[in-house]
Amino acid sequence: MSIRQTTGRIGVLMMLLLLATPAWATDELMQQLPLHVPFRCDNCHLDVSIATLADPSLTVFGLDFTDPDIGDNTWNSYLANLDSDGDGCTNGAEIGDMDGNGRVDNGVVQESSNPGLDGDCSSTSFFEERTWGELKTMFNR
Ligand SMILES: [Ca+2]
Ligand SMILES: [Ca+2]
Repeated sequence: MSIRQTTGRIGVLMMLLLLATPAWATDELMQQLPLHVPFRCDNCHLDVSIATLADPSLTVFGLDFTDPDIGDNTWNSYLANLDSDGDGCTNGAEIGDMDGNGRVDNGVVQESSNPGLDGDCSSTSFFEERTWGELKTMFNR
């Protein structure tokens, strides 16, 4: 086997490894969220065990987070005010940063529900958190 063939095979092997292991990329992206516990990878991935770089198996929130016109891999107020999964709670309410300023809302220590999973939040908690977010905004002026 020539050096050229060996180099080519190593290149192909490296490509396959990169395509098969999304965790390297997602850990860095996960840190962009103000809070990512307890859902961690499940915020953005439907099934991280089958996700690859080529097919990351994204949730609707993951699609919005990575969309260049919405999140562009960054947490922001526009993304916080969306309800990606359509369950009645904004992404900010579910993650714990209502206004999307990148700082966790006062007293919040974990996500109340998953922004990528429909049906896991109650409208009652949404209104309570929405009110809290509006109060927070008034005091941050
Ligand atoms: Ca939601
Ligand atoms: Ca949800």
